[in-house]
Amino acid sequence: MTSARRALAQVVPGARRVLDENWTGSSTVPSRGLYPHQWSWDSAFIAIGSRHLSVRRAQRELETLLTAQWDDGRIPHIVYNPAVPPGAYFPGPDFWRPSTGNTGAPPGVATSGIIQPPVHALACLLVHHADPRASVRSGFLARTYPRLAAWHRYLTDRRDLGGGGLVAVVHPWEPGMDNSPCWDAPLARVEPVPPETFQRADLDHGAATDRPTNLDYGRYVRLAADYRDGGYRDGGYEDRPGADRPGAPAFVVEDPGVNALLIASEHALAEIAQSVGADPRPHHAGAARLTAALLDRLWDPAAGLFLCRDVVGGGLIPELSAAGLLPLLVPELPRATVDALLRTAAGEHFGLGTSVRLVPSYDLRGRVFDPSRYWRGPAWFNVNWLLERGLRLHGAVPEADALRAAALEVAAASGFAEYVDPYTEEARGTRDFSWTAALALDLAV
Ligand code: 2M8
Repeated sequence: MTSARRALAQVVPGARRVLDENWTGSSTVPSRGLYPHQWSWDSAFIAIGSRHLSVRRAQRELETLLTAQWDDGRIPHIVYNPAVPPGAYFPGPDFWRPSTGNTGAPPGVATSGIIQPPVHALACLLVHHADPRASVRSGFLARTYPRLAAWHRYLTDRRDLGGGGLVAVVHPWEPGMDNSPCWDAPLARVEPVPPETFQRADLDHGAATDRPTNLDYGRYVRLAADYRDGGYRDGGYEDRPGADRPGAPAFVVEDPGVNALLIASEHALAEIAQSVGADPRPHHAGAARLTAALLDRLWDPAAGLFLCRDVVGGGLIPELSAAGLLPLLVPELPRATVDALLRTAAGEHFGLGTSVRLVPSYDLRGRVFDPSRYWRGPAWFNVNWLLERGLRLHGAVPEADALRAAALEVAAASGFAEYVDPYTEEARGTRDFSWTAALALDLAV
């Protein structure tokens, strides 16, 4: 049997086992030990895979998350499982409660107050595609469409903090790539809280060398606490007295991955709108506006890559992250931009198909590249799944096929690792990780 066939034969039963073991009855934990609650973009990726096992379960996954949506439309990045002891994950549910009381969070559900990338409309559409008749019969799209539309409205109306038509994130946990070197400069301005004021739980389950540092955590806690204490207010600081704009977040970044996913999801929402008899045109128009803003504000022709913009400090951040390749998911990207991205993906910084088989999260030649440490170099399966989709979308079929084969092989061989060393393909982080299993399953079938 060839290694590709062996991988395929292992992936389907292995992925099913992981997803079954991590299913709680209403959603799926990313991993039983390290991440014992529901995470927003994890659930979107998980549903994309679990639709091949059970469409009803995939629908439930997404609807459990959408039930935790706040009044302002935001989908929180964590929905806490009340059955899990509070100390099992830091920060726990109590951390996010503001002293001022009401946040617009739904009653009876404990959630965080920050967000994650908007992959949800794309996930809902793909779950619908798995069995359109059952989906129409159960009213899945009709129920989810208004919530997804409110979510996108929150992002475009409340999170355009840079004023240039893109969504900004206010915490490194929001773009999902927690300790990306792109955040080093903006984070350097943040005064960390003292280490004795919080108790990390992640190091009980993961090697310290694979995880963010204590200094990173001190800054994550400071930013999250400030946002909470400001009542999760987005924008509107300009009218406040004081030169340092009290209440304004210290970390405001426009990330190409987050915005590319919103564009892909806005197109998916147009298709969902059409299916439920609503007008798809506003969604297409929204996607076109975001695409123009993405090209205008984040494209760097010299790098041949989309970069992050530091809204507080000003200017593009000169670090090359795999997030900058994710605009390949955008259908209306100009051909010259697509070609430049393909050259960058295969070039010395990402080495795809030349020095590595899976794209690393960060520049292989970067100043702080580390093949083991979380989002500072390792290859992640969600990023590679998105890239595979983007390559296929723009006709790079041999590259997409090679990436698919490698992802399947490495997912199975690594025990469905959270991430892998991009050179050796050895497992890093936790094992039996849900989105690795789900997305491998999606690539396998
Ligand atoms: C990681 O983030 C959480 C905080 O949200 C953590 O480090 O505890 C990231 O990899 C993020 O992208 C992911 O959604 C989450 C759960 O898998 O873990």
